[in-house]
Amino acid sequence: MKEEIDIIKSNHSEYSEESIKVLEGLEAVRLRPAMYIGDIGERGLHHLIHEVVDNSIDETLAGYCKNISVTINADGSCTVEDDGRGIPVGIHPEKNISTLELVMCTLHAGGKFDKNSYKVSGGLHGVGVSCVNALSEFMEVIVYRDGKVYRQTYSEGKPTSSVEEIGITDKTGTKVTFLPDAKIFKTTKFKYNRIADRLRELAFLNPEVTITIYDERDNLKDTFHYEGGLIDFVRYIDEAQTVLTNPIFIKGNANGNSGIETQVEICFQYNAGYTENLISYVNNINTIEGGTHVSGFRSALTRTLNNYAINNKLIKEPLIGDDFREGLTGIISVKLAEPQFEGQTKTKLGNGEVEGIVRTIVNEKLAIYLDENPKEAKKIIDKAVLASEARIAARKSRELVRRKNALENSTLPGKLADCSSRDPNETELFIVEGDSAGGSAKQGRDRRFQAILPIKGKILNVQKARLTKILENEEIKAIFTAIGGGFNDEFDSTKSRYGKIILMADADVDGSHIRTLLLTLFFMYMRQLIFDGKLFIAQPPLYKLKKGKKEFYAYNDAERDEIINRLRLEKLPTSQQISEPEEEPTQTKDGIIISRFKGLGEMNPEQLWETTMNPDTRTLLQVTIEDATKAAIIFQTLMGDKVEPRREFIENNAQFVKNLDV
Ligand code: 0RA
Repeated sequence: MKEEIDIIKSNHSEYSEESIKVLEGLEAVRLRPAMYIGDIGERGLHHLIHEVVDNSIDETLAGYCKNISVTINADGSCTVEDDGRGIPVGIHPEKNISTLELVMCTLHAGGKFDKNSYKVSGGLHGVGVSCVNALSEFMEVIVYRDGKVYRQTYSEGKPTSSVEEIGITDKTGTKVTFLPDAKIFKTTKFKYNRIADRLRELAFLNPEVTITIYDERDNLKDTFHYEGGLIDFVRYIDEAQTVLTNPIFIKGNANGNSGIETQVEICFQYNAGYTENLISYVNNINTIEGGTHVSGFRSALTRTLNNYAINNKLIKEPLIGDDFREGLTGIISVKLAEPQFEGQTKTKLGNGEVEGIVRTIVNEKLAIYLDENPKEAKKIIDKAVLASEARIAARKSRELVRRKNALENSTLPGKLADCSSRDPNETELFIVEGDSAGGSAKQGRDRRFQAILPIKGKILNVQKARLTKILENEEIKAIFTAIGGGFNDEFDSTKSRYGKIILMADADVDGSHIRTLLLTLFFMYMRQLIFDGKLFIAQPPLYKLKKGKKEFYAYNDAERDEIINRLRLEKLPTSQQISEPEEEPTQTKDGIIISRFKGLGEMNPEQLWETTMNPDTRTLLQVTIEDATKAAIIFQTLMGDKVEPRREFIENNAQFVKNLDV
């Protein structure tokens, strides 16, 4: 097998270590899992699936894999099957074991075989499928290759069988089944939507592949295949928007520094809104912080549109970049061999040469498009001219400047109940939905270090409003002044008056909506707070259980049932309270009273303190930049100006919307 010999040669130095060190490698993954997969919560858990799927997508990028299926099995394990080349199984001459075993049981052996291709798995968290193996109680790999079927099983990263030939086949591919180790993860329950979102994204980015997901637990399934690729992706994002132009698709390639071609694909269109929604990827990894590919696109867009507009006498003076970005929805996807990721979250493309590559391709192809589609071109320029007029009007009005200053320097908002401490290392700001919950929070808090800002109902959708409007909005002004870190580009997270900003809203669909609005505000205007890990979501309980004098709180259905079972065993004296059968609270046969908290407002100050605010007993969810990006995308769909797709979206994704409590 020639290919395998190449593989071994190119990785000679990788495998020259003693095999005992290799074994230590996977031990290290089990000792410090968070170092390899980010965390051991829900995110880390799902990372396992993404890691395996990324390996299959690498086969797609190499031109070999057309179908990937992901199954969440009834027993809680996950199976990922692809029709790629199959992991090589032949004996590795140096190690004298099967290459399959080497890939599965050696740290970093998986991602570095085939240098002549783009790799997702080598990217951001590309830790290799061996890490998934290390963190799995059980793993099975079946390889279809060279007309034969091979199988090997593992536990905690160690082989529990040899590589066995178990049959013949005419297909090729790899089928990996793994059961995450409950000793490692805080939760081992996979969430359908979380997986489906990433698979849909991968299908948009790789039109040649068909990805199916099937959840045996509750019989959910989806198939993702988008012939239109990025064009379909842009349409999907703007589904609820009034779209003004056709999608413009640009594709090209150039020689990258590594000698391997750099591929560029971009699609964008304009909608009637005011915000820019530009999502970028490098080798299928979302580059949240942008980078050279994004700056290359932006400068080419401004330059080419200005050139066209001036040459065709649509404008006299060039417009600025911002004017061409209002209402722009776009996807940039580049694929290159050796991406360098920089920035706070390592999601910013650093390769300098990519900027010029993207700029050249966009300059050339966009100019051709505009010449061939004058009607479309005029729509874009008209929109940008309107944006520039608004911008100039706004700049002229000293009003805006005054408001902005007022926002930064003004006295604290009246309804803020501030804390006495001024030390951001301990201070917390609770932004609370509704005046009644705000009242409870004010009474229940520890006023030394906890401040409360009640906000009324749904705040302004900052994605759909112009800056002037945003700066006029009372609720938003109150949030900015209370935090005191400034605004937008000048926002300085280190100046925040509070070390933690905690969003507190009801655990229902409305609450989730308000949370989405707030997340969008922070994402768009105080992003640094999120990067610095200062934004949190409070977790109020869903149920209160009472037996005799004892009270318990449950944060989900499983916890509720667990407490009921525990109380039954304890055989405490029965409470005297009588329940009405139709109304809550309900009472079980053995006298456990269960009441459901419908909203924060239902809790009295003591309950709110005890369950949700007391740092010793509460749970907070830290908002990550991915959560906020997702919120911004969901929001585009949810809050678009067309009503019908929004209603449909909410109906189809009611579950998803609730799950937004990240
Ligand atoms: C090592 C080398 C090659 C492919 C793979 C691993 C591979 C890994 C996974 C994980 C899931 N599906 C996969 N498919 C392939 C290159 C194979 C060759 O050169 O023939």
